[in-house]
Amino acid sequence: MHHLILPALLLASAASAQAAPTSTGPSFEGQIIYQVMPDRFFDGDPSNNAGVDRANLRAWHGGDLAGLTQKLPYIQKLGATAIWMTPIYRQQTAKSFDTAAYHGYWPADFRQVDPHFGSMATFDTFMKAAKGAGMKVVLDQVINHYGYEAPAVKANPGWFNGKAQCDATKNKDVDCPLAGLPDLRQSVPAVRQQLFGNGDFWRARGVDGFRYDAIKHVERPFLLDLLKKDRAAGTWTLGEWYDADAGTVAEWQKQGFDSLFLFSLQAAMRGSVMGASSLVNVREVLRRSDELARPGEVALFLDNHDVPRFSQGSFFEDEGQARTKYGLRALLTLRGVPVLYQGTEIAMRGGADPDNRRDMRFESQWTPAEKAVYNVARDAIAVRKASPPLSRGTQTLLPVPDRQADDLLLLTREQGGQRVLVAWHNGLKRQSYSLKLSTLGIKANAQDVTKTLFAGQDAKVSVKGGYLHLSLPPKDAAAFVLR
Ligand SMILES: [Ca+2]
Ligand SMILES: [Ca+2]
Repeated sequence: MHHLILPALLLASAASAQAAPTSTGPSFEGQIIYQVMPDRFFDGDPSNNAGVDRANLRAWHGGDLAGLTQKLPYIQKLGATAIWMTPIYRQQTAKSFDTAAYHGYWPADFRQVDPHFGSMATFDTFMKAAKGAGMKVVLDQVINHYGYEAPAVKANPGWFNGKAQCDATKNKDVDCPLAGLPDLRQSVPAVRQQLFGNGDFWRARGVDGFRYDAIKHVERPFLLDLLKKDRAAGTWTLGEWYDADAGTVAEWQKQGFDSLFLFSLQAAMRGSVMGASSLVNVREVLRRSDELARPGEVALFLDNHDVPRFSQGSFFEDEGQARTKYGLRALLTLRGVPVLYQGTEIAMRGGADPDNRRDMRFESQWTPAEKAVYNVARDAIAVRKASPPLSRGTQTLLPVPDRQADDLLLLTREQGGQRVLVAWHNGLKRQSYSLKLSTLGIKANAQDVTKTLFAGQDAKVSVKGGYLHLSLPPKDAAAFVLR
């Protein structure tokens, strides 16, 4: 919790100099984002595979923009409507810590495409294909640092925080190098101009949004100016504040970010949906979504390239697959912008970095069990997209009696006079519940037995005699039209 108090104080002082943005900003509500790490996605051009070693998770693996363009139909078939790709800039060529810059977070030139990924022409081809398919594109923007071995570090020593600045500062998170990376001083005018120009450069090539890396470590006055520019240009902004909870997301939405990743939900779902914890922590995270100015924009995810794979939370692969189905259905019932990391739709396994960055595998390489997880992912996305309440509706958490609260989470989503009841069931056995409507705080007309919206799931609801009757399978999330 300590990190909540400090930013609030710092932001208050920063905000006094500049009025907080008042316009609502661009929206991604209703979108489904698919996260791609291009080097680990698909190799569409073997001619750019210098230094590729697929047996080594710390080396380049050959994936590229040509491959991503070829696989756009795959992403569309899954149902995603937007792509966020980790950085594709030109990277340092040397290895650091025996690791190549395949991940994209060790930039050497922010306005070129790394030759492993292709060229500016390949990027433009990708953008044209994505736009043609009606998809939005979110580009990763690194604004905190250059790569360890980037020539700019020696060429412009005044651009970077050194030991002297780090020793002198009270704000170690911002003014000291993150993992020893050459740390940009965004208050230096030349650095500001460089970083502003980077945004304009990629915006001009048609991207719809920026995912800003490591914002916890970036100077705030600069960040606020950057957000103003993005908002004026209509660019959607998604901040990565590692471990952000609702309080952090709320504060930054006030300051001009359209969205942040809700790390607290990811941690709670890992514990409750994949693990053995009750649903109490998830309920607490969702209860706090009332604090958000724009709850429809917050980015919701089960895993990403910086945390162990969701499925890895179970020691057993089959249990990891079963609970990933539960996690996918559950995530897709919530208000916000779901972000699916490549491979989560087949419950790919992997521990901490770099094990969570194994090569994506496609249909012909899947086991029947992986295909079954994919079918659930695709169905849950389709159900969400077809349902105005699930896509963009308001969200109301229902009070469940204490004796059932460990295993049962209920919420409603409403939009345009339509209502969907969402039920997450965490119990290990099939269970029926009969709950008084008055206790849940909702009104509903009598309703015959109604099946879940999700395909291949045995879950039912009915309303009779002032009671809501639910029949739910173990460890799964269901959604029902409630009249
Ligand atoms: Ca390649
Ligand atoms: Ca910094």
